[in-house]
Amino acid sequence: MAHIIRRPGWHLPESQATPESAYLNRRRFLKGMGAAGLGMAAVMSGGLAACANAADSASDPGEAATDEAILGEFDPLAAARIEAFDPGRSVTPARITARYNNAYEFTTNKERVWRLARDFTPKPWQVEVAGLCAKKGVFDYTDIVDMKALEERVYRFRCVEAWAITVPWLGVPFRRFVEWAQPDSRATHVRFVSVMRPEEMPGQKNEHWYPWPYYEGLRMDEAMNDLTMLTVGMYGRELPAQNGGPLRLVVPWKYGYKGPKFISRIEFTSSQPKTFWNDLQPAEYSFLSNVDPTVPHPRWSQASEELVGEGRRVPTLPYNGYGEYVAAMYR
Ligand SMILES: Nc1nc2c(c(=O)[nH]1)N[C@H]1C(S)=C(S)[C@@H](COP(=O)(O)O)O[C@H]1N2
Ligand SMILES: [Mo]
Repeated sequence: MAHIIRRPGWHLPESQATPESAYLNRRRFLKGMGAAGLGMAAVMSGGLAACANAADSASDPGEAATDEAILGEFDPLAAARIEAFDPGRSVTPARITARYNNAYEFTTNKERVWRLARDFTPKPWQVEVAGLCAKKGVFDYTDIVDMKALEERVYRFRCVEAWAITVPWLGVPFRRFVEWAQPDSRATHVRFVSVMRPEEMPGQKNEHWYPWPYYEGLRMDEAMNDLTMLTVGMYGRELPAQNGGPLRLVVPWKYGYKGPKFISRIEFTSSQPKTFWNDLQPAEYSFLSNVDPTVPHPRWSQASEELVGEGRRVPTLPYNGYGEYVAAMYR
């Protein structure tokens, strides 16, 4: 009897869903293998294949639960709704945003991240503030985000893999944090480092050829832009771990990987920091990585994008449609 695989309507064809990692250069891959010892190579190549198969037969995560059931386990957060950034698209259902994720610390399989993230402990959560600023130290994340001044902003979100969602994020403009931290005049950039917690994040062990922990960076003017959001929630609730909870960055005019999740360190620097994807594949992932429909990635045309959940492709807009707020920074 034929085994029928039921796919949610929003499941992307494999060709479009090829992960950012798929073509990691062979040298790095082999180096990773070497570090694990020769015996591991066989296990790993078997492991990768097994993983791909598992993805094909995974039970449907999209229809299994309602938005209510998925978000109900997270505490509500109060926020002022900001209407200024009308996304011109309908909000993606929470069950998609919370169950179709890129968080390689857990797994490269987007539909499995949320399951593995259930064992993650988001609280207490401390963030180290470092570098060229006055307020150096280790703080609880609720000390560096004014939880009484949260805003809800609905932003378009665009992954370099050419899929897009629309999400009501809760957080504060990152600028507010900068004002609090008081960087000095030498600070030109902000560097972010995600958490390193291999005992809770199996991808940090299994995907051991990546240079964990994840790290990203912005120029100071980008960090100060009103759109850049230090985010602690979505859909009126605390941010689920699979979406980077408890603390992530959202930079809506850039490809998704410019927004680090699970932020555990924020540092003010006097030179451009290195970034995870740029170090892995400099020709494919630039430091700026602004959404640009005219510059194709080697594996994905960036001219259009699929709205996850709608099965519909729409043209990609320069700066993901946020040009009026950000284009001047790049002239
Ligand atoms: N720490 C960390 N941050 C990360 C990633 C990651 O793997 N680890 N993936 C990035 C990528 S490629 C995307 S598209 C978004 C995905 O966020 P989402 O799962 O909430 O949609 O997170 C970005 N931030
Ligand atoms: Mo992405």
